[in-house]
Amino acid sequence: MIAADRIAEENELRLAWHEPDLHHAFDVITRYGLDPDAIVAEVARFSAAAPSWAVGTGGTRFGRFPIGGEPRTTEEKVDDVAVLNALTGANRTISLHVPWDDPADPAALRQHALERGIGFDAMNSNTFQDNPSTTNGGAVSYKFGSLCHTDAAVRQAAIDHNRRVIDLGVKLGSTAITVWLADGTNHPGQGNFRGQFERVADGLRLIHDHMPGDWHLYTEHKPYEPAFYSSVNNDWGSSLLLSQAAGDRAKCLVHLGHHLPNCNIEQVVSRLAMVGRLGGFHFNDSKYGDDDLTVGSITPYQLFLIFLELIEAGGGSLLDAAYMIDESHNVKDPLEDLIQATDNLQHTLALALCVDRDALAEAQARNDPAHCAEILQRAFRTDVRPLVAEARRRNGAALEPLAVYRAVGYRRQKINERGRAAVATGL
Ligand code: LRH
Repeated sequence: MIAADRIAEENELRLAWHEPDLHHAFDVITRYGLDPDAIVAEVARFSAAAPSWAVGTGGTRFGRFPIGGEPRTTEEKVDDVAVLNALTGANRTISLHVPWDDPADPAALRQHALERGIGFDAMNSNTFQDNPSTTNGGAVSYKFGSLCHTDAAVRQAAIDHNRRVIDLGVKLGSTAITVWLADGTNHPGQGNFRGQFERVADGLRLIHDHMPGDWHLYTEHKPYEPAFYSSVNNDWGSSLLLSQAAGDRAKCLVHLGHHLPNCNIEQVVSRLAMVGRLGGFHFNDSKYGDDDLTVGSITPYQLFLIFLELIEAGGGSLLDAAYMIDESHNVKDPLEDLIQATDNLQHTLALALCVDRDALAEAQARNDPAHCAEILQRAFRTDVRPLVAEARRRNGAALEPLAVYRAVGYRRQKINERGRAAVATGL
């Protein structure tokens, strides 16, 4: 862990410039007629779950370059997320992926996490890889899909696996499951679209009905990969239909990289929130496909517009939803990338909170597009870095998390402790 007093010491060294910067930022926001303290408080309230499958190095089919000192167990993944949270103050939960994470003693893991201030966010099932623990000991294969499969035994194995993931989540204190399916086809004519869809809907309903009353199920859409002709849950429309078919406590999860180029994702967010079926997010960014890059690093204005829709849906504060990061770190230190991702999320939330929504609504009503743009741009061009840093400081975290991460030499410590060859389970 990184000791709280070490972070306080590092912050102390930076107060000389932080305080005047913060003072100036407060002046600017007050001049907008907005409340800077409320913005700091809302940013301090924000948290995004860290993906257990991305605290190690990711890779592609062309290669993987482990960074060393990667977590070897789920406990060590929790340790790394606790360090991340100590620095950002905004990664209070971890999202597990089964069977990449399959603790033998869930109660002990829960206690381990509790002692480090980390909770368990939405669980993730995995019926996109054949694993004896998910295929009834290898009796079935998910090569041609899972819940959509034409063979009832394969569908049953997938349902049983998801139920086990829920049962494990209950023991860990989680209250949600995300179901992303690789199900689809690679060739025209290979599958019956309606048949596949209806089988998936039936399976999701059975999984939904296994959940305790306070749980939610998130359906996650994706247009392609690994299916390269059709995916059963291919877009927000299919995901909405599947969530409605599954049950009242099923909602849609929006993974930013799971949209075809030029899709208006902020409008998708608005639609799903409008019908009460927006459950959560997998935050990341993309240049081409599902690239799983650092959120806000490629399309920061789109992320700003998405947060604006979430504040709109939340009546002026951020909509209550499951905010999670889903990235793959091929060349960066995973923890450094997650620190930057979280900072980008905190930063973009603060920018969106700088929008004078009353003035925007008034300009929209008057059909004054230029003024609407002015209102958005004023907010987007505001320097909110001192507000974000202050929100972290108020959470006992670091004004400059990446600098402190490097200053304490955490990666070097972990390489010495876990070894250079240590590789985490995950993507
Ligand atoms: C699919 C996905 C899904 C996870 C998996 C690791 O692309 O984003 O959310 O289950 O990656």
